[in-house]
Amino acid sequence: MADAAAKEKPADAPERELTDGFHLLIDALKLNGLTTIDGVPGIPITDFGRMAQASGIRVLSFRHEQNAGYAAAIAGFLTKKPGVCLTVSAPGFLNGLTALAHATTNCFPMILMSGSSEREVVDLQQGDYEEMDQLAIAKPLCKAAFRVLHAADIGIGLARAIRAAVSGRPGGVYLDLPAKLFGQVMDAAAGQKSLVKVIDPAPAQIPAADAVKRALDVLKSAKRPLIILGKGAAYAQADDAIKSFVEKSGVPFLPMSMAKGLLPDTHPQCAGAARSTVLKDSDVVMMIGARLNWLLSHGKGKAWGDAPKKFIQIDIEPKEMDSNVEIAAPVVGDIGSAVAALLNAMGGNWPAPPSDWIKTVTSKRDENVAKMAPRLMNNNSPMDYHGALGVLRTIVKERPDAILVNEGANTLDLARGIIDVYQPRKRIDVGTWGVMGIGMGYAIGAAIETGKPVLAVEGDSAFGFSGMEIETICRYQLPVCVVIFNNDGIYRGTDVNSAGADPATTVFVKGARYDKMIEAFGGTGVNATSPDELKRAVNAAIDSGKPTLINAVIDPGAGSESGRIGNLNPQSALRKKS
Ligand SMILES: Cc1ncc(C[n+]2csc(CCOP(=O)(O)OP(=O)(O)O)c2C)c(N)n1
Ligand SMILES: [Mg+2]
Repeated sequence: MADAAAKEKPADAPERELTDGFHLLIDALKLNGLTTIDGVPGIPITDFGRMAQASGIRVLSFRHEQNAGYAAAIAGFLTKKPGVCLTVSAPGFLNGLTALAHATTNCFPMILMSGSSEREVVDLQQGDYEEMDQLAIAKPLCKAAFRVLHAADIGIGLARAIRAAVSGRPGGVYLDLPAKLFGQVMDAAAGQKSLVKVIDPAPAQIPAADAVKRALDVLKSAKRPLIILGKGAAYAQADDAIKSFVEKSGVPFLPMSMAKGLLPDTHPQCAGAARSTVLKDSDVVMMIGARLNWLLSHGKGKAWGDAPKKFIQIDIEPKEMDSNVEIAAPVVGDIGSAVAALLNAMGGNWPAPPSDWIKTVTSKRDENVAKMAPRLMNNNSPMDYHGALGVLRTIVKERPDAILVNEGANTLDLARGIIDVYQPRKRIDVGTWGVMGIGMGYAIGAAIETGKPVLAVEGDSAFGFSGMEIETICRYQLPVCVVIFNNDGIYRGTDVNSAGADPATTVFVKGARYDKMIEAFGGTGVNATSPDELKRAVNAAIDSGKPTLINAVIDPGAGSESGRIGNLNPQSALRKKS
């Protein structure tokens, strides 16, 4: 028999080249320029991670999938390419899902790839290892969800995921990869042919000329115009066109949190410090990549005053129009194309807005800035928010290319107002949901994607959601400086439980030394009790490029309930004594 077989196949005949699901997925990712994966290993994706790393893909191992997911989400925002997160089945998948939903809500392109258990067993609910119908669970929480069952479909599956994530309004995409898929073998040449390089993944969407004209007519008719820049405008990377448009229009602009820096906060047209005035008194409001959601009080009510208003909205998603109030001039298109079309149609002699309006806005802004200035210069110990943020404000001014990550309640709301941003996409934060937990994932994602120093300004509660990732930061030696605004709790560290021995629900261990945590992993820890100490420590950290955690001791009584959004807490008509 052995002889017969040898006769059929000469000893020197070439082996038929084979490939498998592992390699096809790696090749498909690389073919599309997706060269970073954020995840947590385990069955069934451990070997995939190893092989991807060996092939030159940067595979970053996190301590919890949610943080890996946030890193991928912010990578999507910063690069316009989908960030890729990799998780194990069921619990790992669920841990990553919050970040996927967050990416979708914030319009960041991201792909969550998760290993899953065997379909036959899952569908009969026979109790497989980490059994869960992940595709069904992911579907309502993301923009699109796909499952790949055959190795020959990996190329198409990834292509669909990339297109869904980045085209139109970007968002999160789920890609379900059952364990068996990885080991499936097929002919290498056929496998190679099955891969798809996505051509023009986010095609330009050019707005209609009459929509552009209508928008400019409405803007021109304004007596008190306002432009609001949203994070969609920052995402678009149409920085020069947006700057030219705003400057040519002469209209005061208000940047939403993550749009800060598209034009510097110190720009003469910036109305950030006159927010209430411009919302209330404007008569025409043009939104560029900003939505009229809760962050803008839905475009109505007290914050917007009684004066009748007309809204112009530029957005890639037609369904966004009229979501909360009537949009007088909808412009549907991608921000880059739309702003270019507006600039083009403005012509050479666009009239400046009425000077009394500009004067009103400028003097309100200057008045508010002047009022704030002395508070930012205090050197109190323990620090209050203003003293601590005053020094961080100066540091960011001197280092405008550093990326600022920010979360917390008071720590978020006050930092957003106080720290000026000078360059596009340098401030990344809690986004549309006001979610705690983005901190270390964002810091890692931003450091990896940009190579720039990262300054993460974190409430002590906010930090706790992702704090274990300081080990990840130390392991990869990332240039991240974490400053924890330690006021002993959520909003304030002074609450007491009137009914028993347990601490109040909003307070933590008093006088905690978060700086000691990072020392366990070889990072630098500093305890800062005054603005001067804080300044020295942050400057040293950024100069060194070494992982650093600074415990900034904040007066536990300094904050207010829910920061700036205490009004959203439900109140009962019934006044009961607690
Ligand atoms: C995932 C999630 N859980 C809970 C909350 C509710 N929440 C809002 S702010 C906050 C923490 C605020 O405290 P801290 O970060 O210490 O900031 P501070 O106001 O004390 O400066 C919490 C828990 C949230 N926004 N997101
Ligand atoms: Mg706190």
